[in-house]
Amino acid sequence: MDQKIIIGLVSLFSMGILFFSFSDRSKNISVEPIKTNSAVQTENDLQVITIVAYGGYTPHKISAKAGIKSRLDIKTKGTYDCSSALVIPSLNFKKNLPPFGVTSINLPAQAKGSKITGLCSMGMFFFDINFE
Ligand SMILES: [Cu+2]
Repeated sequence: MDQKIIIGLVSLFSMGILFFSFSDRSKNISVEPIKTNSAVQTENDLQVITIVAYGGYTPHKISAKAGIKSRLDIKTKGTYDCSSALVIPSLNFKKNLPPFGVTSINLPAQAKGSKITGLCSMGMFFFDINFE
């Protein structure tokens, strides 16, 4: 009887340790910050903004430079969800993105403080590009 209780307690305790070490590990992964600026690269005089459309838009908050020409590259990677139905109201852009590939949109230099918002056609997912 006593032995069973001890074994029970020991296994509960080790399960607890396992649980915490696993939850710690998953915490480390999810805590990793989204580097919004890795989405923005400047090639010569062109600013290239890359957004992945797949179950939403990643990243969805982007800071970009105002006053230089930009190209918006929207990448899909097996995207069959509604983030492939992209609408950018301020550009009059409305398109069903192919499930795989890159869709490029050229943007003229944007004014400081302006913002370009893209949405899925349902308005469920979005991204904002703030020009600073
Ligand atoms: Cu949607």
